[in-house]
Amino acid sequence: MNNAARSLRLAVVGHTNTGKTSLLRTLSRDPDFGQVQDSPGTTRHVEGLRLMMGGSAVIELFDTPGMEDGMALLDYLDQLAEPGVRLDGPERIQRFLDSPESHRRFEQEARVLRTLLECDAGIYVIDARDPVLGKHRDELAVLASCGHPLLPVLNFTHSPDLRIDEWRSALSRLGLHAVVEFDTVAPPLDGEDQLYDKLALLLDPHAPTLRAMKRDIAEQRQQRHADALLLVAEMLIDVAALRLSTPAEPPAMEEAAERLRRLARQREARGIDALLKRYNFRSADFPQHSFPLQGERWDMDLFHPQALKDFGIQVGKGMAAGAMAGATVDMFTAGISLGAATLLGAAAGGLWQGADKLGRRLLGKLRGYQELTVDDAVLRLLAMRGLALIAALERRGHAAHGPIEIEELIDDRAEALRKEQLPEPLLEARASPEWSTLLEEHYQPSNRRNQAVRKLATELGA
Ligand SMILES: Nc1nc2c(ncn2[C@@H]2O[C@H](COP(=O)(O)OP(=O)(O)OP(=O)(O)O)[C@@H](O)[C@H]2O)c(=O)[nH]1
Ligand SMILES: [Mg+2]
Repeated sequence: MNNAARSLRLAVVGHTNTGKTSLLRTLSRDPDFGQVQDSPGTTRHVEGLRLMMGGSAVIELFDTPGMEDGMALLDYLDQLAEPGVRLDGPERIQRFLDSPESHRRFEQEARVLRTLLECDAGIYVIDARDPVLGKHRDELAVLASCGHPLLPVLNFTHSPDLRIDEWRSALSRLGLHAVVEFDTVAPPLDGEDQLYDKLALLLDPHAPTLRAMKRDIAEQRQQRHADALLLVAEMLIDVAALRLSTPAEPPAMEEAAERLRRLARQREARGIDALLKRYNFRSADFPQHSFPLQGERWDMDLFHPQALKDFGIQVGKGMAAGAMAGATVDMFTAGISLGAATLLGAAAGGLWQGADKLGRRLLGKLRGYQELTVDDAVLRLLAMRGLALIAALERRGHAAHGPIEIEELIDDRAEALRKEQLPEPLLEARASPEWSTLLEEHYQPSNRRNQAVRKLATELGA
């Protein structure tokens, strides 16, 4: 079979507990692949996964058990040597695999070596915090005997106290000059690119596949980002357009404000779930977001003044505390006179998809009703939290276990969202209650709404 027709096979090998299984999780974006634990000997069997491109498997990765006793193995290989018989590396390894010890004492190691022999190359995963010891050198000597290219991956590079230089120099003494720095929990943005570029250098016949893979990954990344911005924009339009009518008396208004908050919180929770799903993470990875719905934690609650302050949003006069927190009596309909309402209904009739509804709403207001919408400050928070979550998901590896942490955004875009006028599509949504999917009785799908969502997504991504 020629190289173009079959997929590239890579064995992920290395000392135990260095993050081999984690690397496979991150490269495949599958948080459920294999078993990961902070203890040696977690992976006991070889397990493969396929990386797909355009519907076909182009790369097969094989996870292997960790090597534990490279020194003893190298000694044993030496013992197997016969005087006067000179075997090359792969022959020596084959002799070992044919020996009884490969099914006993060195069973794990034999699994690793068999897999590497069957593959085109090995990715040698290193915990870059470890000192370079004899056991590592011996392990590498045995792996190199298989006669396939080896690409060392220095893992854990996000941790303190690294020994990168020590490793690089030890590796080059063994003839391994191409090295990738990686972290499976917080991968560098160009980590995968580096990996595929360097593999392409080592595996010339597969270079076109590896370069195509790299391009595909970049495209997928862009597509995910664009989709994520659309998800945030959809959520914002839904909440900005949300509008509840209520009799203009305190108990009724408070009840309506509570309903408004509940609808907005639920919408945020749905938006967050959709984002997590789009990035292949689980709801459990972001446990914070489910709490505010149960009122257990204030710091993530969309309507708590502290949550706004955490994101540097000024809590203005509009953001009333207490029962009405986060709900604003709509300035547009409040205080409008009968004459103005009639005029407006006539003049703006063509402009408003929901002209009848607007007319009815205005009439309602005149009979002592008011309309509540979500406060600007809350929309700002919703937008910033959405963008902050996207940023966190894009930095997170699929091997991470800890809860997703979102950080306050500090770029120009965030500064604009914090202080400047709300993006225009949001202002339009505010005046278009029929755009909110949150109240079925008002919602009307329209091109105008879809355009606003796309425009908002573009602005958020700028
Ligand atoms: N901070 C950090 N932790 C990591 C990284 N890679 C792996 N870990 C953690 O290190 C531990 C071991 O990871 P595994 O992926 O199980 O390592 P392994 O090499 O497959 O281990 P064995 O199968 O036992 O040989 C787990 O607790 C991982 O969460 C990394 O890049 N950064
Ligand atoms: Mg493992």
